[in-house]
Amino acid sequence: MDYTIDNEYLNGLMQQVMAKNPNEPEFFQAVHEFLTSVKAALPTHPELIEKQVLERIVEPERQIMFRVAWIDDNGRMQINRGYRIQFNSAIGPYKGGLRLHPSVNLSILKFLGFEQIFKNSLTGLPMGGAKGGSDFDPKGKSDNEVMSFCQSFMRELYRHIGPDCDVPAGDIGTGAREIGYMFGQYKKIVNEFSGILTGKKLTFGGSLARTEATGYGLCYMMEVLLAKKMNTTFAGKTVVISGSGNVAIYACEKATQLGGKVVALSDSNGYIYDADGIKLDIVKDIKEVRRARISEYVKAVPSAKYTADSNGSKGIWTIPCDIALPCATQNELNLDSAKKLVANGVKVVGEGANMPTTPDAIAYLQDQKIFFTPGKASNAGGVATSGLEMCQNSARLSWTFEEVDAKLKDIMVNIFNTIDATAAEVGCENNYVVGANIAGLLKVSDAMIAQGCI
Ligand code: NDP
Ligand code: 2IT
Repeated sequence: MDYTIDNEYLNGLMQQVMAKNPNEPEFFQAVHEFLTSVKAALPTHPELIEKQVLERIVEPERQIMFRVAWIDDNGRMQINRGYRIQFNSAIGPYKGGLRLHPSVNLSILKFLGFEQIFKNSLTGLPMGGAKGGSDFDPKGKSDNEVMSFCQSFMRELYRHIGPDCDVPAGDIGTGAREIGYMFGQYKKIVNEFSGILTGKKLTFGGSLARTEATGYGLCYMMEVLLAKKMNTTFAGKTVVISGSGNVAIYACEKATQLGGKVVALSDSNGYIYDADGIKLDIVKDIKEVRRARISEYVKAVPSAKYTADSNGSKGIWTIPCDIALPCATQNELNLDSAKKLVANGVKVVGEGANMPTTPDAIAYLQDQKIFFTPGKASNAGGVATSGLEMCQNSARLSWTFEEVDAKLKDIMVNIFNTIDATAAEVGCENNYVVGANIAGLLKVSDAMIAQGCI
């Protein structure tokens, strides 16, 4: 990967980031995309250089790494590494998910924490950026083992978080079950019932529509893009969605409700194709209830086809579609896949995952005039609804599903209008990567400058 930037100042800064953070390719990728985008704002925003905003923003405010020891079902101790990257608190308390996956490392959590700064800013809510997690693999673990891990994880994390300091949430491998165990442990240690995590179950402070929010929000953004840019709707469109976790399932649900036909979903072992449209109740049973593999789908729907694909399910992008929604993980859609999608007539690519599209694939899609929305804009519905959960917790009340859903929709429409207008203002019309990075940055930058040498 070539990380040069055709601007002396930005290129120098990129080189410094690489020298200071060796062996962090995902972090470099996220910073490189950001700095490249910001170039378009420099002529009209000299303060970014004068006040050294960019030098400061690429440096996390605090990085916490810790041992997580827990006892497995055989009575043996297991040792994992826990992390919390508190990247930026200029506009609000640190906020961002916890990822539990064996691939988790510092580079991945720093890229996620960095992007979270701009995503959270775009929501319009007062939330800073953070990310955390562990290389713990919940797959194949018993409920007891997951609880043992989560409790040990929180025995360290509790001292670093708080309702006005840092409010973690779910991400890959962390759902309502894990949030529940962590919440219980926090309450036990601190003796305080407060909104220190979002994505909680409804019975102890969770928000209606948080489960659905990321996938629904993604489709709300697609809906406004289709209307505003292509004068069309989801009706009759074929949709391919990668992943079959929280984001993918609720993107599938909303895309279907809006008239689209979702024909494919995946997991890390392979993908399913159902020409008649995915039957989501079957997927929910497999994934949410049984925690099983997506291959099970063809047992219930024999007319569907399962293709084993150990290559991160890249084969799913060979399926013809109008709208592609990568909702699994980073760098899952590469240049070859982008070329196949374009050859097969894709019109829109909307990221539900964080950084799922590789830089060369993004450049190709933009070159081919495919509408492309970056995750920091199109998946912001999840954290936005977490922000709404925080509001409800502080006020000690709960809003109806319809109220939260309406606010979510408003926020997604707003984000689209903001990134669209910002891209046009800096002369990069329809480049939503530039629009999202600059619009996200300017609010944070203003707050950092106002707060002085921080
Ligand atoms: P889940 O754990 O619920 O689901 C992840 C899905 O992606 C699973 O189907 C998983 O398959 C699949 N997957 C394929 N390859 C990989 C891989 N290498 N590593 C991890 N997962 C893989 O996670 P979410 O749906 O919550 O998250 C999906 C993406 O969306 C992530 O990028 C996350 O950061 C992002 N996101 C999530 C938000 C949320 O609110 N949950 C908000 C905004 C963004 P398998 O089961 O085989 O591992
Ligand atoms: O990447 C993300 O935005 C999330 N995983 C959600 C974070 C949150 O705090 O709800």
